[in-house]
Amino acid sequence: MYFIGIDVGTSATKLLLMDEGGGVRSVVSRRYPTAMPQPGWSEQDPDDWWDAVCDGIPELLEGIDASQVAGMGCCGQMHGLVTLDGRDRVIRPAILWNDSRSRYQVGCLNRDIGREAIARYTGNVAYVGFTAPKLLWLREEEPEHFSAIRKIMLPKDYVTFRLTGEYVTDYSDASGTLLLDVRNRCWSKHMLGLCGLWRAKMPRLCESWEEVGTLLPQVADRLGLPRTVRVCAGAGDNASAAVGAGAVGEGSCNIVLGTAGTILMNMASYHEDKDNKLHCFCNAEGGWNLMGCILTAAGCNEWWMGNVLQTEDYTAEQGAISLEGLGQNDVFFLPYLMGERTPHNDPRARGAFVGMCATSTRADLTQAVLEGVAFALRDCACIAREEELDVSSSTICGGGARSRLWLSIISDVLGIPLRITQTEQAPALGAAMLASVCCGAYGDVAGCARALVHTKGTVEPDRKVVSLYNGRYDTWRRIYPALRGVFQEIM
Ligand code: XUL
Repeated sequence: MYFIGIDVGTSATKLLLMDEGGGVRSVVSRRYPTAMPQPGWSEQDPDDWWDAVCDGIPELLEGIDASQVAGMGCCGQMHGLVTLDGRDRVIRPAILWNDSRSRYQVGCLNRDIGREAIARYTGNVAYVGFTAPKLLWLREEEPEHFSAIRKIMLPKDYVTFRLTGEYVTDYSDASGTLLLDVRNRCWSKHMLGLCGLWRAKMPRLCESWEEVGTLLPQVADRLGLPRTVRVCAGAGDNASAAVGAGAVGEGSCNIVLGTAGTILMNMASYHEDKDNKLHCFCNAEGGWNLMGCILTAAGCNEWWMGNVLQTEDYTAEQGAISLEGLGQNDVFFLPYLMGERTPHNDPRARGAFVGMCATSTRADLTQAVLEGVAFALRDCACIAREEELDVSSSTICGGGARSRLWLSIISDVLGIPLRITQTEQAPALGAAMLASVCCGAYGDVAGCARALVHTKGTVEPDRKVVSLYNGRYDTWRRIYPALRGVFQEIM
């Protein structure tokens, strides 16, 4: 039997074919553009996601007996607002997680309704990336589009809808809408009311491994798949990545070093951090997690390499940094190129280099970029530790995890061992695993992960460097408060 995992990402959709033993048989990727029609806006055409799936599946199945495909699951970029009208047509381009147009609406929610009330309804406070503020923006700025809405959904749910004809989402992804009562795993009637919505406009809620339906016959025929393929509800990309990385069960932790960076800590029971500085979401195995999200992680390195250094040679650039020199850089970097989500919740925050002198080198600045991202992850881990969550080791995945140097820096900055996942495509693998649970190959998600996921190595922290980084982190964490006022003026 085979299972297909689909990751509807920000730069591309990744398709992964997994066999029954958890082996990754093939991975296919299809890229698409992001439109930025105004500063701070970020939009995609949902049909590009669907075209990527239709175009990629035949290549994914090359040389495979497609009649053996039993299940499929989608995961993807969280928080994006997809709107459908009464004839199931997409009303306007999807507004993505990294779009900051709803700053004013977030202010209204957190200030006028109040952070405490919003957190009581949802387990979270409002952030510009979340879906509810985008809906408020739409209601105010594009009322004709808002009134045409018959269903809203999230990016991966649109693909599931095209596959099955069902309007469904899962709890992990729904958590990032700010419309879900995360504690009670149901839509919040308070939040729906505030946004001018009602239950019928929302997709049906499912656990990630639950079956949504089978492929629509015409879709199965077009994709060359059996009509019996069962499609599960899937998960938000970070919850799915945790499954694909084998970070399941209470106390497990996973870091994703993608365009955005996340650190996700699983909990068996519901718990919000004291000031709601971290996201409190449902996970993909029936429990919850606390999650820190920094909006630009590997994205900082891409910006530094591409826009500034104008090179693609990551190996040469990082080769100039010696492991012996870690913890001793005078240059600091704030990675807030697109604002900051957790813990500062400041869309106006921006990037900054601090501490250069006449002898600072290109390598010092490159190192500072990698360290700045690691310090931002530590900000989130510190809050979790204050809540007495055990952050004593983690798995790590995502494109940035290809850099051995960056893994050492993160391990030393967090002071924990990092287990490296076998595939970088942990989100898509997680989605395929959820599909295998849906098809009954495993009794539950945790059991599936324990049976199928193996890590390919561990990076251990170096105690000497850890203590050097403890000192540098204490300096780094004072830079953002010192610059906050300047960012408000600039933006
Ligand atoms: C999580 C978040 C990002 C997106 C894009 O809250 O905004 O990780 O899911 O991958």
